[in-house]
Amino acid sequence: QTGQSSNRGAFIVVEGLDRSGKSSQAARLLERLQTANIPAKLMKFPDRTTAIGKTIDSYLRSESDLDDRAIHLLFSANRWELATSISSALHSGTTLLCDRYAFSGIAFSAAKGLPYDWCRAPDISLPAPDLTLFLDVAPEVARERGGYGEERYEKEEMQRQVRVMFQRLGEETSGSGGGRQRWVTIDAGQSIQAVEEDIWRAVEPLVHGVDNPLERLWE
Ligand code: FDM
Ligand code: MG
Repeated sequence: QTGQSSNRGAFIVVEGLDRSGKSSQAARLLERLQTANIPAKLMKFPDRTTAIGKTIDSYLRSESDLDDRAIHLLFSANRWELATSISSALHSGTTLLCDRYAFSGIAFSAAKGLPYDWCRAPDISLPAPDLTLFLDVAPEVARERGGYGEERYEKEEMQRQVRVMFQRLGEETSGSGGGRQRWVTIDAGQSIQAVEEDIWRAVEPLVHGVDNPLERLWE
């Protein structure tokens, strides 16, 4: 417990394939934090409510088409337009949970065949998460959970490629920051309760705030 010396909220990102349970686990975690009287907020990328977000939404529903690189840059711009509110929330002591972030940006575009380094470039210098939870599930298991939806990318072969990219991102991000692991892979094939407990174990050390300054991604 470092309680009184903490100076900002933790930035916690949840990543994973479609049907990995990411959004429900993020909601459960938010509830758990709020029950413990920890000021917390849940964000989600893409944030489909902004002008850029509406363009992304229409692309994902296949109502419009865009060049692969153009849509990649819009996903990144959608994070940049919220970067200031991310850092102000953290500095005001709010713990931020984020359902997808830059790792999804790279994983999905690189899975389509765009060069990995090119994909990473526009997200360099975004606020860096203190912890990324990667909810890992085999695409076959994800499929058995009621199937994929109708949106672009919700196809098993695509998900398989995306998983490979996430694994690479995990290897490259798995240093430790402030003595803690920055990337934790969670076995999302377990029961909802078991996944929730694994997540809580990883998150608990951060929920009373963090002392180290907010860093920038890949700087
Ligand atoms: N996605 C998400 C991307 O391709 N790039 C990004 O930067 C982000 C944040 O958008 F298939 C993909 C991942 C997913 C789709 O995400 C919509 P949600 O979580 O289903 O809304
Ligand atoms: Mg989806």
